[in-house]
Amino acid sequence: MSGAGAPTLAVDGTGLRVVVVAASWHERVMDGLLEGARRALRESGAQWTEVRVPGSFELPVAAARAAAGGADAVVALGVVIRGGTPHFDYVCSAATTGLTDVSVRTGVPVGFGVLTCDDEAQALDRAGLEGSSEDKGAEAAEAAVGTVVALRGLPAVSGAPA
Ligand code: DLZ
Repeated sequence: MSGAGAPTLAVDGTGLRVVVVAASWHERVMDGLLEGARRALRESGAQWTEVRVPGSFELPVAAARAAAGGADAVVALGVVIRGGTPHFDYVCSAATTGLTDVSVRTGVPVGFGVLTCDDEAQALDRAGLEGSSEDKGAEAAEAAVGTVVALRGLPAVSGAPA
């Protein structure tokens, strides 16, 4: 998938409480993703807390807890790098399906900042580091806050999450 065509989002997150849930594998890439998310959240005016989990497989349960605990939005960050076994597919699928489920079930937007890459070079190129061509941590944070703002334009549904 190409990053070309990504929108430029200037979102106002003033007053929002955001939880960043971040996996711990691939430290250098994660440092870049986290810095990008922090910068985007700071610029939006949102307040945030950060929770580290071991791997990307654990992101959905942390996102679910954050949503249940009153977060207005969640930003999920992780890096999964393909190896020689099908484990990659299982971890990617669990993270993707799990995070989607949390957002649809709770109504709390989840920004998807989980890189699924063939090798470390691909991940570094998307991590918002010096020399990277993309900044997926910032994009995920902007998407999460931007979706909270977008949902304000839709009618509230009785019995559904706000
Ligand atoms: C086991 C594993 C492997 C092989 N690779 C990654 C990875 O590239 N990125 C990542 O975030 N996590 C990886 N994990 C760990 C799993 O996400 C999970 O933490 C373990 O299977 C324990 O539940």
